[in-house]
Amino acid sequence: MPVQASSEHNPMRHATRALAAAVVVCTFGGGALAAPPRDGIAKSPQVRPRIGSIDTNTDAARLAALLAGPGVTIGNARFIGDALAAGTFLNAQADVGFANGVVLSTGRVTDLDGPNEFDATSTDFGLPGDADLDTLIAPHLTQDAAILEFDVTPASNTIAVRYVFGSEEYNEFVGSPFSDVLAIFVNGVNCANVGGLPVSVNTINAGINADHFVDNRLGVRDTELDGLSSPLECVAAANQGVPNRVRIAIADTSDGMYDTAVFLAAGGIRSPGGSALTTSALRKVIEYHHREFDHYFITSSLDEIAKLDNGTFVGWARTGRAFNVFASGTPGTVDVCRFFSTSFAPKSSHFYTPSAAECAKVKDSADWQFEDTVFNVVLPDGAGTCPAVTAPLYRLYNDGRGGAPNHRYTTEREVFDAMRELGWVPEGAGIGVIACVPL
Ligand SMILES: [Ca+2]
Ligand SMILES: [Ca+2]
Ligand SMILES: [Ca+2]
Repeated sequence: MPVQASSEHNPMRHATRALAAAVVVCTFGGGALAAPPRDGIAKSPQVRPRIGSIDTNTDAARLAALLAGPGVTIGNARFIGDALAAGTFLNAQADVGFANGVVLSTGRVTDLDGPNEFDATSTDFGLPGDADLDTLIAPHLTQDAAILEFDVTPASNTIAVRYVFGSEEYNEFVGSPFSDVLAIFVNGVNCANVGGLPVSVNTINAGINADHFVDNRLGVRDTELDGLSSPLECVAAANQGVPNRVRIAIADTSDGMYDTAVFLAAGGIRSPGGSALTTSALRKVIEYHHREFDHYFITSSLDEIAKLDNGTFVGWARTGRAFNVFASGTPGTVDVCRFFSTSFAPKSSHFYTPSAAECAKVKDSADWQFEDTVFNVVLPDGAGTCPAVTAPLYRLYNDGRGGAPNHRYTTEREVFDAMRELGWVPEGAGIGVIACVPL
């Protein structure tokens, strides 16, 4: 039986969540001023069909078959999640943006029927999240995953999936760790991105990607969800004429409360996709340390990461630290220049800057060779403050210790503080913010 969240059932857990929510408000200065305590509401069991009959159904083969549109055949389907977390819907054109299809939820799908009566409709199933979703929402972890997966054999080399994302987390938990997340993995690559960011409460809302967001606080749409996206399409590269594994996964983040759902249009999986690929703009930077040199090094290059990990580049080990950056060419971001120096042999060193002025200056230095622009970031303001959905990236300089310059780049305040204790010098705006990187 699912555990239905209400403040009577487990006051301690809710006290903990309320505290977590309070911490969020401090951490995300640009977010809600006073997030309410996270006391979920389990809706009454009477179903009042409004969207037009949401029926619980976890027959994976039947759900997957309903999604098949032009140019695809679908088979080998499987559903993972609570028996109440999947189903079908009808007559939802006015409320969802397409008439019928399949719905997955992190609570009971029948609770998605309108009108919007509560701010906090919740069913905490106490089920696990999903490791692939965790990577999209790091450092937070997911719970109550609902996953429909199947093979799609497409007539061309692209597959499109039509969907609407919605959540009860809106609007009060936008900018918090409770950023419930959706992914549509095609052969392991998530195509459910908007503006290059994975679809979540924190990436589609009134403040970011707002042209794709419908605020349902006042119940303009006949669904319990407090906010939902406009109809979106995920377009993925695929292998033509052979089965491609498609995995549609949705989960709660940081706790199991405040339901989130995805509506999938009947016949909405098609090939070809018909528009540009909806690829992720995020890249992961991995940090390494050279014990002999006591130098730090970062890279997002998959080729370099492989060579560092397999010992082609001798002496380097992962520190276990990583952060996200934007891919080169992402709109609204700036290039990061990378330089290399062997002027301090036997030690070598790299240097990164997102500042066009600093990049030009270092290009004039005889000690440094410009290599390339390697990834992209957003610049902080003069006080070192970063925009929504990004985190400060700190840069610290070793002040020439050990006879060679080295810089360390980190998003982690405790690492920043520890390096300062060692005498490293912060560089950048505010306390030492060189860039803003995606969460
Ligand atoms: Ca849940
Ligand atoms: Ca609601
Ligand atoms: Ca949630």
